[in-house]
Amino acid sequence: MSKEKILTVQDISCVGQCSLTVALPVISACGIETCVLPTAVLSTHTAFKPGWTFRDLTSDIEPISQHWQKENITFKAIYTGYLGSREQVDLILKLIDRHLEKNGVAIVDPAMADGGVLYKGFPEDFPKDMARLCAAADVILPNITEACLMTDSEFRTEYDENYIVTLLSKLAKLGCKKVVLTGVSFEPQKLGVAVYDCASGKVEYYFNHKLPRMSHGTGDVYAAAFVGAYMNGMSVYDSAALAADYTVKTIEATMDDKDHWYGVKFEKELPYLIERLKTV
Ligand code: PXL
Repeated sequence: MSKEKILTVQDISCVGQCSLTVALPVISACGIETCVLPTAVLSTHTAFKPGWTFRDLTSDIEPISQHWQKENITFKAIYTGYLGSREQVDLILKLIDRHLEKNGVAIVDPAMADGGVLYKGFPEDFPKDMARLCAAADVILPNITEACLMTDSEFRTEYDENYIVTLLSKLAKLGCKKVVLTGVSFEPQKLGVAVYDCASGKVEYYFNHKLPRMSHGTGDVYAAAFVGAYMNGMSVYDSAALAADYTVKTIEATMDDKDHWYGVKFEKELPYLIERLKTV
């Protein structure tokens, strides 16, 4: 895949090291021109104490797209993350139809839940809408919670390989082509991803050592690094593995700072990511 410009569609959390404030620097650092379409503007992400502001930008999406149509603006990839409303799903499907190049890729991170629960602010049946967006994707990047919510599966913290393979095959039935399932762990000291080819049913795993810390925003860091690596021509599996290594580094860079609870210091490890991409 050549290095062309991509579009990422997700919120701006002004403070909190997630969504666009991660995607833009990370993908740009990977040498990829990164255009943005903000879905909402929040004062902070929603893991902060209630009180954050929320400006829904749903009504801006269509006029922005119509202007792009007049300018013949298209993208080699469209990567979506946290959405501002369920109505945005249909608007983004239209956006993919209009602005994704013929051989372009739609990458969907169904960023809406973690730890067995939906993020605050989403209606209970929002996963059904997100599943429709995943159906149109070449690659989806759910965590286990998101995978369960979109497939009506029981969320478990302890499971075997059978559970993961069943989840993957249910996700494949949504209609996407490849799945990168994050947060997979079969042993206490190891955490990783399962990479699934929906057509062949082939599953591959990649594991790192598990760190003794839960961190906010790591899903967004992971997805951004995945997109950056993939757009540099790496395979889905190699991109998934590199993104996992980078995410571990960003958590390690944050571990000694107890006050830094809201995100990870991904900026400090951008040189590592750039160095790894030089080998592609
Ligand atoms: O990191 C995911 C995310 C993105 N955007 C907003 C969030 C969250 C997670 O809580 O609240 C606004």
